[in-house]
Amino acid sequence: KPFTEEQEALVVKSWNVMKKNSAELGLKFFLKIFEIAPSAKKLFSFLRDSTIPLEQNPKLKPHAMSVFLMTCESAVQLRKAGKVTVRESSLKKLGAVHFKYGVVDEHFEVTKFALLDTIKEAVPDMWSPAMKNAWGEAYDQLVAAIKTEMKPSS
Ligand code: HEM
Ligand code: ISQ
Repeated sequence: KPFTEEQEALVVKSWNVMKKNSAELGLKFFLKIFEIAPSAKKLFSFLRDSTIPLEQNPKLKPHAMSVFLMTCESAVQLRKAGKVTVRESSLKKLGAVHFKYGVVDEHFEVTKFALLDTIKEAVPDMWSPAMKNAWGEAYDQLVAAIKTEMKPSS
């Protein structure tokens, strides 16, 4: 079924509110993932090789925000084009990086749960089943696109 203008609007409007608070949001998002899947922490080189506390790590926020931003962009593309259109070169890179760092299906599921939970807490007044569905669909389609490129880079 097509991704509607209403679904796109739900994603974009909540992201526009959330991005003003991106530092706190990014930390919460990471903490939720590691709460459910503590072993996932070892996947991230900038956490694994670091002695500074998680909440002070400068790489954390930009990394977490890229997941939100790309999922939001995925919603826009789904509505416009009916599919996720990350530039082919960057999709290849994304697939290769996630393959190389050992990301598996369960990680994508945990991250989806953490993403939706973070949004729910960030915009409680806007949150609805329709909003959950819109973000979930945009995320699923983006992950599907990344997974098609999850193979060793040549
Ligand atoms: C790296 C996005 C899902 C773990 C990255 C990068 C981006 C990104 C943009 C940086 C790539 C680069 O270096 O050029 C996304 C998006 C996701 C997603 C959009 C889902 C829609 C996941 C999941 C995990 C994960 C589920 C595992 C829990 C990692 C790791 C790296 C990475 C370990 C490498 C970090 C490092 O440099 O040490 N991701 N990611 N990603 N991602 Fe994801
Ligand atoms: C997945 N890939 C890169 C960065 C991330 C930050 C937070 C949660 C998931 C992520």
